[in-house]
Amino acid sequence: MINDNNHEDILVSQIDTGVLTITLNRPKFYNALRNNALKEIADVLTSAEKDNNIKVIIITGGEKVFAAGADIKEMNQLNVVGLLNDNRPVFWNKIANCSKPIIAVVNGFALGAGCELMMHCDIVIAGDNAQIGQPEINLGIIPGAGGTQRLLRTVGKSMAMQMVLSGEFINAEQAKNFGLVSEITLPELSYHRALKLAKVIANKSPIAVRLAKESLLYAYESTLAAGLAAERKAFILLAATDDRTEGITAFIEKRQPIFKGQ
Ligand code: DAK
Repeated sequence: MINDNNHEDILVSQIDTGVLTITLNRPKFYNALRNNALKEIADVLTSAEKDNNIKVIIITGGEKVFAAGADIKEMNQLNVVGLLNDNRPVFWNKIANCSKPIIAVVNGFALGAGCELMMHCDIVIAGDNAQIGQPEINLGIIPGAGGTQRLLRTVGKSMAMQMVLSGEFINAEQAKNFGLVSEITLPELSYHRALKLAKVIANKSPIAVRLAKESLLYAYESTLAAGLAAERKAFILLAATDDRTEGITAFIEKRQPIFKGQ
């Protein structure tokens, strides 16, 4: 069971059909992402991949804080060999490779690995109290889970340099202006907004959603020509699905489509 809540660092709930919510749950430590937290997130996402009833995943830290980074005390115990053998990259890869859409609900601090977790998600809804940053430079280190790469690709060179080199945080408004965040709400409304959006997505064809996410993320990896070719192949592939027939037929018959993921 995914939502058996047999976890130490997260809570998992499936309040609504099709939407699984992962809540980071170490509030005393500002949800610092120790290895176990990442492992639990990765394990839940791996199980969610196989569960056809789960269409969208929401990751939140609640209304006060998203995550203040890797657990600095845990990190302090690792020397160079420890870091080399560390399992964190394995967990990050599982999160990055999740084929289902992930919405981050970001209130309060999203720092270091917290910001990187946010950037692993596909859509970000932020509370107006969000403070986002890569402050690793203050510890004499640099981001190590995509913070230099994903940040620069999203916000551009100057702002990425500013955030990573100074360690200064940006607020929700700045994050939205720079494309890190798609919407800002009051903190107490951010989860509800994400849930509403998740339900909209959950009602679409899961195969189309999956290929749309894959095509969009491919833009990070490829040239425009390769990305356009990949998009076209995915577009053509969808012609073989019942969902496409249903979607187009429903439009012509002026009714809502019922997608079955076939
Ligand atoms: N780790 C551990 N504990 C943390 C923490 C963190 N990142 N952030 C906060 N806490 C704990 C504090 O220690 C404190 O606990 P107690 O001391 O009371 O027991 C509690 O949460 C509340 O924090 P504060 O008392 O400091 O609260 P304030 O409101 O005054 O300040 C703050 C909030 C978020 C500004 C401050 O706590 C802060 O600066 N936190 C650290 C932020 C940070 O530097 N984050 C980046 C961490 S480094 C890797 C790749 C990447 C990484 C790791 C490995 N590999 C490739 C293997 C990632 C690295 C990072 O993320």
